[in-house]
Order: sequence, then C-alpha cells, then structure tokens
Amino acid sequence: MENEILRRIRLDYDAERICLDLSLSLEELFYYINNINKYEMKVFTKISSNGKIMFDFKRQNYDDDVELKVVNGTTSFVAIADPHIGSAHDNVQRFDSINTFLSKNNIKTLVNLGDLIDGPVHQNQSRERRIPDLETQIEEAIKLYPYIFGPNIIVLGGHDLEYKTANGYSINKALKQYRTDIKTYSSGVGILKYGKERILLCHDTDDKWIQDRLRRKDYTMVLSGHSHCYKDATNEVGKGGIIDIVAPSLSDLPITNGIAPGFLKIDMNYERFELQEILISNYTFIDGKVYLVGVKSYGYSMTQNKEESYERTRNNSHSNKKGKKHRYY
Ligand SMILES: [Mn+2]
Repeated sequence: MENEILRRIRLDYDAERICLDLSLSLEELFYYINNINKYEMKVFTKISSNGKIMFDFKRQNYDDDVELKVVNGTTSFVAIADPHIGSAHDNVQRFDSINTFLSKNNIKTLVNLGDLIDGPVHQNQSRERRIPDLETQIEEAIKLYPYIFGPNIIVLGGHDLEYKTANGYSINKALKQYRTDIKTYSSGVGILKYGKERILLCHDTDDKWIQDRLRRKDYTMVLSGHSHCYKDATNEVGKGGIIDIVAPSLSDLPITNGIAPGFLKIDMNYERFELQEILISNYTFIDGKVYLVGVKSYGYSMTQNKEESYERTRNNSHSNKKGKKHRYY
C-alpha cells in the first residue's frame, strides 16, 4: 500500500484522489503516510490554494500562512476553540457534531483556536480532570480529532504549550508526528489568507505581540479563543477597525457570562471576486444537538454616497445597485 501511495504522490495526486483510488479513509491514508515517514522517506503535507491536501518531499515551514484562492460566491469555514480534552467538563462527542456539520454544509476548512487539551493537574489546583494524565489526553486528542479533506488548522493555546511529559513529550510534538494532516501553529498565531484578505488566528489577543500586530490593522478579521464564550469586540468599523471575534468553547467549562458551549460558521461572500460580506453564525449545543443562536453581518456598502457607505449594511451581497463600492470595516 505504501508504494501505491508514493506512486500517486509522485504523480501529484491530492489526498482525496488517493483515497478514492485506493479505497482508503483519510485516517487510513495518514496511517500509511506515517509508516512511510518512519521507515523510508519523508512525506510532508501542504495545503494547495484550492484547499486540497497535497504532498511534497520537501519540508514545509510549520508557520507558513495558509493561502487560499478566492472563489466567487460563498466560501465558508468553521471555527472552534477550547475543547480542553481531559477536563471534567470536556465533551468529545462534539467533534462528531462538528464533523457532521462540516459535511452537511459542504465546508472543508476547520480552524481550532487552541486549548485542544486541558493538561494535567498542577500542584495547587483543585480543578477536576476526566483524564488526569497528559499521555492519555494526547492519545485521545490524536485519535478523536476530526479528519477533513481540506485545511485543518490548529493554533495551539496555553494549555497545549504549557504541559510536557517527564520525557519532554507534548501535544505539539504528537500532532506533528501523528497528525500530519493538520496544520499546527505552535507559535500560537496563524494566518489564513483568502486572496488579499488576511485572517489572524490566535488563542489569546491579550498577548502584547498580537496587540502590536493588530494596531497595524492589516487584517480583515481576528479570531481568537481563550475566554470560552462568544464575543464580538468589533469596533471602529469603517475607520480601519477589524472584525474582532472570540469563538465559544467546545467544552462545558463554566463561564461567567455569555453563551457556551458552541462554535462559529464564518461565510465570506464574494461577488466578482471582491469580498462583499462576512457573516458570522454563532451555534450552540443543547442536548447534543446544534442550534443557531445568531448571525452577524459585516459587509461592503454599495451606495454612491461615501458617508453612507460606512454604515452597517445587512446582506447586501445580492444587491444590484450600481455604484462605487466602499469597504466599511
Ligand atoms: Mn481555554
């Protein structure tokens, strides 16, 4: 099987085509790729600009941006955050719900904003764990994390980067060894590009380095996790402000305010290859089912009046009004 796979990699087949050809699931394909990496040559995963998983024999830079081509119409991705695998309040069944949601909506990009695992208990901590030891948490994360035929991005958070086993093993190392289908940002910051739009992905915007980057305002949107509840902190819209969104936690870890748990669907609406609108849909889980809580729209105005153009417009992407387009966020 390994030779059959290598032959197709040399022919520049993407992961989905190899799986179809050889009747493999993506999980099985990466099982064989990990075998190849153990004994023979190194095969590296890369994401092509059309969102397909490709392979290369040259090492990819771990912290490279993910660059996707703009498609006309709607491009969507799902953002999750803070699953905290191993916590007494985690809920790993929700990975299945996310998988189902992705396939039902034909979405092929998943972004995770960190704290994939909870980590072991510190000396002075009373916090309960469903899985007390780090090794088992890592094992479960590697096993249960969704496999998707598209960009599968994880920006690691404090809980992921803080904990190492006695022999120096960590979730960061485990992902890079066993889940080479996933693009892992161990710096805690990643960039997802759709054409000229840049989306900053990070665990926590409180970081000074992130704040400095945000002041430069060269991003369309910043997506973070960490606080465990959905928050839209967007301001200064129309004056160069960027969309500033905190994704809710996938876990049931207690929060002081807001709605948890949940996840976000983000739709980028393009018309004639120009971004018209970003829609942020906030979903929650009730009794294992997924419910839409609310939708927020950020968009271009298509009015001729420059002053008016900065007003928030809702769902104007289907408007046929002629006029100069102004970017309002
Ligand atoms: Mn967290």
